[in-house]
Amino acid sequence: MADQSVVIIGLPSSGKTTFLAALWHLVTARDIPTALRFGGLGAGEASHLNAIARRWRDAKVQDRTAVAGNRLVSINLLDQTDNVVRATFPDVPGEAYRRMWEDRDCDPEIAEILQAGGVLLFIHSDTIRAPKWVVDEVELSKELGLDVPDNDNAPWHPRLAPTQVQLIDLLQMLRMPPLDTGPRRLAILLSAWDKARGEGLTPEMYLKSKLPMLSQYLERGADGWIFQTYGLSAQGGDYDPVEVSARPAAQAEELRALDSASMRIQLVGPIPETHDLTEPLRWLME
Ligand SMILES: Nc1nc2c(ncn2[C@@H]2O[C@H](COP(=O)(O)OP(=O)(O)OP(=O)(O)O)[C@@H](O)[C@H]2O)c(=O)[nH]1
Ligand SMILES: [Mg+2]
Repeated sequence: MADQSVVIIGLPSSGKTTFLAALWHLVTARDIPTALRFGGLGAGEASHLNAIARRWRDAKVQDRTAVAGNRLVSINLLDQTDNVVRATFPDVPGEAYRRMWEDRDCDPEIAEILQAGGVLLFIHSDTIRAPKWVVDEVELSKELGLDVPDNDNAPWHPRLAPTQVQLIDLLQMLRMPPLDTGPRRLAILLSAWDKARGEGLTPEMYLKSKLPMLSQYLERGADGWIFQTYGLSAQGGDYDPVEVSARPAAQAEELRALDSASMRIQLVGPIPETHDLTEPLRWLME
């Protein structure tokens, strides 16, 4: 059996757990054809996967992944020719990756996970922090009649850095000792694509226009990443918020009404649009 690992990385709230939930539903429900099929559970417990998949089916937003719980699960997946590949997916909270950028530190357990084969990088397409110019911000504030005190210095914090700066640093760390394992495949998943697709751009164009430095870093090939960009809506729209007191999402009701829950999934990119979110995994394991 080919033992292949895939590591899922992404800043906090980038869509990692939602992807795992939708994937687990898709391969166990088998209600639509998929490039990779479920061939049994390798290691770990299915209880976490079952719990997140249940929330996903109920159209409820996932809880933030707890820092204490790195749930490592191996799923055996079969390709078209019945070759078995064992994919190990950790559900790691985004804080672990944020910590790598902010403190240049990571737990040995996470470091081990990060030395897996292919990389799935999640970027929430609707919460990208773009670079900002102080002069533009001040001008805008003045136009809006807001108070702009002179000589008011805001201390800088790494968390304020644009999304693309944080992600490039993360990718560079994966190509440096002690995490480097040679050139790797990288699937970039622009999550919550339902929020972005109205702009009429392909995922590749979206990456170029919203995260130009990241796109240039990858295209330049300095770190040898072999990459592909996908737009993924693992929910198909907004789900009901975690807080019980909050108003339910209008889209969630429509999504629950679909005959088959797997039809909520929308994946666009180098392949024709599909509900099959095993496609980037198939490409990573090729
Ligand atoms: N509209 C929309 N929202 C999505 C989609 N996928 C994820 N989200 C939202 O994005 C937010 C983050 O999703 P999670 O899957 O919890 O993200 P995560 O990366 O696991 O977050 P941490 O565990 O905190 O690191 C949640 O509010 C999700 O509902 C989608 O396809 N469409
Ligand atoms: Mg999570």
